[in-house]
Amino acid sequence: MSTFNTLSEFIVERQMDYPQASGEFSALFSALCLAAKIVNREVNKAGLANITGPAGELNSHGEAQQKLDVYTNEVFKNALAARGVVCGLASEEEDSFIYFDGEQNRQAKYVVLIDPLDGSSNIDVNVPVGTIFSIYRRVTPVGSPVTLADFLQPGRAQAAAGYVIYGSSTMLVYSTGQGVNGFTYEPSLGLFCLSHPNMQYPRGGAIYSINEGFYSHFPDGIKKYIKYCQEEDSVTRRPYSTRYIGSLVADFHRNLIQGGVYLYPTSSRYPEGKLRLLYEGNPMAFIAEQAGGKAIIGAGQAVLEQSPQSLHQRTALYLGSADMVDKVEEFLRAFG
Ligand code: AHM
Ligand code: MG
Repeated sequence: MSTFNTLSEFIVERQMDYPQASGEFSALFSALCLAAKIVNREVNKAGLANITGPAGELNSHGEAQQKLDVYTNEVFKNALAARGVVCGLASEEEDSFIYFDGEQNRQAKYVVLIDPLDGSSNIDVNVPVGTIFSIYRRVTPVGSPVTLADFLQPGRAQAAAGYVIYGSSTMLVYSTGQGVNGFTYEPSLGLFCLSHPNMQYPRGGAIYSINEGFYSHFPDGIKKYIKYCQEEDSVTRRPYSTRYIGSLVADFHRNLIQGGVYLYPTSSRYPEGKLRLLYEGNPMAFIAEQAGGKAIIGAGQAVLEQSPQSLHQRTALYLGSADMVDKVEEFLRAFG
């Protein structure tokens, strides 16, 4: 085992396993890291500004109100465009995909899909928020403009996926399809350091995360699963605990470390589900599977097998510890 411990060292180390690697991937990651550090700084300041600044005062970006989600989108977009490391970007904050037309960008083989600041409605109340990203190899020829087809790939085709959680500490967790590794940000050094190597869901998870306030709008299978979670059973450690932050990255991260399942079903309120397949479902499903977990949109329907139809497609999402998702699936199959 080598002694790397910073994210850049780790990536270079991994890259040496691929003699054909061009360094493009590590350059892309370094752009993402730089953007994450800038966002981390702004997210931390946002809390302070909200406490001390009267409503209507201009923030550091000259806006009357903080628009950190829009700002974050710009930071990631600029970081990726400036380094010439990707040919295109699709973002939850943009109506359509962006083609980076710079000379270097045109030669790049990767596209990025991003939710720049997930859970941003939580910013005002100091709850963790996150950035979620997916990286795909383009399917159209290098040198030509990117097309929708480069972005509408099944999640299984992801070259890498990850998230940054801006929480009590800031962490970057990612996978290139060879397990999941977590890096904690050391602010005084400005470095992400390997703190959670080879992350795997622990056995015997006992947490379920769902916005239970919408109970009456849920499908029967989910209503019955919630009742199952609340029943007494010492073998399966029930009743389970409910933990729901309302910030996908934070809920996912806790469940990954402690064992648990996250559920966002279809409902009469959100008939297609609320979360986005491309910006939230696929990257989180990729990480979940790589950590020994499971991710489905319904019974017998793996998230990563879906063929996306549009950039902002919504989906139901059930993901986390494999045995817990199996149980959700059992209820969906039996009761719909
Ligand atoms: P966003 O991308 O607009 O921030 O919405 C996604 C968020 C997730 O982080 C979170 O899990 C979910 O929406 C919470 O939704 P709800 O408030 O309906 O429970
Ligand atoms: Mg989101």
